[in-house]
Amino acid sequence: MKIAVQTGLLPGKELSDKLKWAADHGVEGIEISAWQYRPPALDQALRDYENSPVPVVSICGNASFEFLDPDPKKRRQSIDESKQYLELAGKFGAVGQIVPPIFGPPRINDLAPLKSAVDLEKDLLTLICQELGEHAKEHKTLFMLEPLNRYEQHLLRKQADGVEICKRCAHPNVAIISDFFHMHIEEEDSPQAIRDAGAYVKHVHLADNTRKEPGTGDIDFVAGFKALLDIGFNGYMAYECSVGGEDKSAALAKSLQYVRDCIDKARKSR
Ligand code: LER
Ligand code: MN
Repeated sequence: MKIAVQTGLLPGKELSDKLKWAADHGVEGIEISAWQYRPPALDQALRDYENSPVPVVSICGNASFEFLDPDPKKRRQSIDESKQYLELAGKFGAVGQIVPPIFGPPRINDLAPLKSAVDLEKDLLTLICQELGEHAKEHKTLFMLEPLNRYEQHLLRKQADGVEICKRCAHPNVAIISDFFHMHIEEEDSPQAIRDAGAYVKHVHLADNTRKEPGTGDIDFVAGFKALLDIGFNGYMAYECSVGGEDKSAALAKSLQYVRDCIDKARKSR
């Protein structure tokens, strides 16, 4: 298991300072945010990270999240944007693009008793994932669904919700990510949820229960990492959190050491 950090969290004024900090502190991957690069100008990301001492390993988000909007033009726009980020991920040799398919409540009409809004959304999402999985395959990367907590998303909240879509679309380039912060809210037992999701988990987000850096809250990372080791996870765990305190550099360095210690403990406890 390797540790990655989102660019925005890294200490330093310029991007080069941030990337140097990452390399100096043993960070193994960088997660870039889709918000920073908008289609069609995504090649700017390649130029920005051309000489990075740490590789870009994931792209978080999309330019828009209208995948399940009733307007077909909006859906198509989100899908086409996602294709461009998948191409970028391929060029970076990154694991993939991370996408929560919707924020907030359903936007399409409930057609019960024919189909509920959620059932329709799942049907639609399955087809969208098949199309994006195929594009991800062409570019040797993954389209990764992210379950979020109930205050952000109604549809994919548990790991099992993401796995259900992966199983339905049955495409090897469609996977899920496990975000410890969201799991802590939604899962009765996060390590068990990881074990049940198994090989569908291809990426991880790290934050503690208050969404500050790991080590500042009450999430049992040793148990979570043990579950990840048990499923054979060998991917990146990317920091996606706020970093507290006056000295952000010291706080992040301390947390990185904490996570490494938790990984060691998890390995030794197996
Ligand atoms: C949002 O809460 C989140 O976890 C992000 O990874 C979504 O892109
Ligand atoms: Mn996340």
